[in-house]
Amino acid sequence: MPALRQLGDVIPLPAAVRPDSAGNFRIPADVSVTATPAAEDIAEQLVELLRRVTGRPVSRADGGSFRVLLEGSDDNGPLTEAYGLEIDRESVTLRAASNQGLFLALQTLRQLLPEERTTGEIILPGGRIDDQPRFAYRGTMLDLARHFFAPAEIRSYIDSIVQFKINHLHLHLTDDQGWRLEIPGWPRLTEVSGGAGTGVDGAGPGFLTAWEYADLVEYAASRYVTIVPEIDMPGHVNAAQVAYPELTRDGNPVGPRTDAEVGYSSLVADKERTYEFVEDVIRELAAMTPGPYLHIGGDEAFSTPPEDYRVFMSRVLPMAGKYGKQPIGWHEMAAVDLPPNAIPQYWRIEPADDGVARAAADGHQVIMSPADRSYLDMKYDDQTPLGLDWAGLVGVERSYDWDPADRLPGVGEEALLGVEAPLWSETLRSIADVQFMAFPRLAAIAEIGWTPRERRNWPSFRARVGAFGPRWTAQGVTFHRSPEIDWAE
Ligand code: TNX
Repeated sequence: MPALRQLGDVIPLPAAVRPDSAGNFRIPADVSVTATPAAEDIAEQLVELLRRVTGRPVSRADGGSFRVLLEGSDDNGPLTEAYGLEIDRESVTLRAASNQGLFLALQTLRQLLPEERTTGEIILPGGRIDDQPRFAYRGTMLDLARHFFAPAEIRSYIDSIVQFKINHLHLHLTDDQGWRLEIPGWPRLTEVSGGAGTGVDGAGPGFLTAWEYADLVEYAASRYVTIVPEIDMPGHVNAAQVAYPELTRDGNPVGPRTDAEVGYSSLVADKERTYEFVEDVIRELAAMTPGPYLHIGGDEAFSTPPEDYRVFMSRVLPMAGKYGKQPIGWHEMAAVDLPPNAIPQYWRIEPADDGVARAAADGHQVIMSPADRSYLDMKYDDQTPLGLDWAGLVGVERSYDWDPADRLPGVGEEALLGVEAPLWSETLRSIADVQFMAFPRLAAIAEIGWTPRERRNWPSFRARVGAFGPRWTAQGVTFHRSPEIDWAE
């Protein structure tokens, strides 16, 4: 029989864990689940989970030993993700003021249960967890432009990340190599730049239709993941210019690019057609996106003169607000005067950044994604067959053992909306490649975003992630068996 799990053997580590070995709960032969009426959906997910693990029928009944309770006020305040999990000899109780909180409680409970069907007795460790996140934004990013991943693959990735309480998925939808989202009124974007031969080395064509995107947004929302769509501009736009030569300075056609160079393409700041295009894209994207954020890129605009960059951003950033959205941009945008609600995302490796510090002092929230800690496309070590190394090698301890509130002078805890781990796909060719680069490092970033700072430490994470290995295996998820970890069999 597998060893009894400890109540705190969960990633991310909960905010408060009080074990009580006198309260261990033996799952009975006749399991039943009770729920308050508004918690039906999570109750059904719990029934499914228990059926899968016990292999036995699970009923819905009053007075069931598993209880899913929606109670208290769901005011959508900062505690909307808070939940409690109580395990005693008689019952297992999930408690929250929102369904999102109950969903997160379920993710915790899942890690305390076996991953696979178990015929022997299953015992849950007694005690009580009271949990809530450190940061509201805990994200990861997939680059669909350098290599497209199909909706089914993205859905499976969402299923993998929600286990770690990741709640935002940023999709990098456009770049020099490809344009991956259908935009009404601009059909050539995807007909031409989503088609055959697009992607790095021409490997990775494809795009999301407007319908597929809507479906994906809905799938993510049902798992409490907000999609953050990115249209990268004014640089990284070669694919748009291939489809519509009117977007180049002289209107002459440009050829498709499948190399991994950056910084050579730019929208034209002093051409009205640019802004007609950008406003159409932002309006359509805002209409398709229920979440609060639109990411407008803004990185590596090396061929946009600084004054043009300023002019462009000053016109484009307010368009997000005009269509009801809050703009996020890579932190280069902090070089210009930002609208009050704009969110810079720090991605570089330098120890300080004046623009981001100034934005924080002006009251802007910041997303922290330093490449030398949080980039999932950096190699783990010099043996890693995939990935890049411009920000250095990023092993698992390196991705865990840092704190976002210490990363940039002038950008402390109060300025942080949260953390994000981007995954660029120049070297990736399959969803298994994505998983290999993401796991276990995304689990580290998830814990940084969720767990109170003073509770985190590497030896504890190292042990818990080692114990998670067989779960990934059972889920069919590829992960890097880093030699930094003692992997359980
Ligand atoms: C820099 S990070 C980029 C991307 C590349 C990435 C590769 C950022 C905002 N821009 O265009 O894909 O490096 O690591």
